[in-house]
Amino acid sequence: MQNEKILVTGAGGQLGSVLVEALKNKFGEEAVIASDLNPIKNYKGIYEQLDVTNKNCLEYIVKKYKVTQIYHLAAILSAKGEQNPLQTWDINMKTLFNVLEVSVAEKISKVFYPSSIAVYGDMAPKMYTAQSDFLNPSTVYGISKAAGENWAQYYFLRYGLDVRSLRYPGVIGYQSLPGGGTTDYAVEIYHKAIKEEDFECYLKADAMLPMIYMDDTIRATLELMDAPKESISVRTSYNLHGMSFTPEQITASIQKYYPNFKVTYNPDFRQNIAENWPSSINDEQARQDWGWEPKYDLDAMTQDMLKHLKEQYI
Ligand code: AKB
Repeated sequence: MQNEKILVTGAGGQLGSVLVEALKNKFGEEAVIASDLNPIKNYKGIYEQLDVTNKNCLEYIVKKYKVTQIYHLAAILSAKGEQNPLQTWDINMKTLFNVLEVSVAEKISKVFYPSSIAVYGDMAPKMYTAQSDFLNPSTVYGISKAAGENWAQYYFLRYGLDVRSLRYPGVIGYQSLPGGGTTDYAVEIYHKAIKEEDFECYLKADAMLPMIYMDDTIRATLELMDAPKESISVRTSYNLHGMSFTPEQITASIQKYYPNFKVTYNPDFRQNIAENWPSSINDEQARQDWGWEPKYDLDAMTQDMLKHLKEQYI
């Protein structure tokens, strides 16, 4: 553990910016190389500007720091991805192939690759969607993740590369803002409540989606990466669940603290994306294989979000 050198791509993103801090806490500041296409404001630690579509640059950084693990978070998400489908496919796949190829060539010991509940489409059951249910994604992001997790498995089977993956639900945290996702409303809504402003939701009041709190997300990621190799039975990507709620339910949870908080509904194209996704997820396999258990439900999350955001805004 002392000699790990961990490269994180997309380290300036919603998840990346929190994950690098958790990795620095666990392995030490010198062990973590945060990389992103754009500079990360006020970042403390080792940072490299990196466009992961450029294989030579990735290889250079891996060699320069003698990287032993890669967390490849850089990607275009569901809603933004629909604006330019071919470019989204190109970026999401090219970056993954570069990471997989460089990892094999440079004998990287472990790779983390995030997948998403977006891999499911309208042919999977909406409730308690199982690990092995049919994948017919409706967005280019979902298609790239479904392909990507199969490529991850291919590199494991063919080259023995230890790639591990989670199908993240919508991630909610106070530390950072999401960008380009369909589940982003569930972060924005808390910011609006704290600022005592009204919120216009782009999903319908009853659009139930699977979500997870940031603390649980980070813990799940580190637990999966720490699990003994023999216990990992899923080499595509593990289903992961935190909680499920609708915009109406998260509003009610916030109104316990902000009774005057008002939400109106004006569904746009993201409602169509949400309608093709599961409402809740069966993550039995993750529980069995490496002991996954979420800690936060909706009300516990609301309490924690509001507490931390209040500190940020005051
Ligand atoms: C998105 O909304 O695109 C992401 C996801 C569920 O993968 N948050």
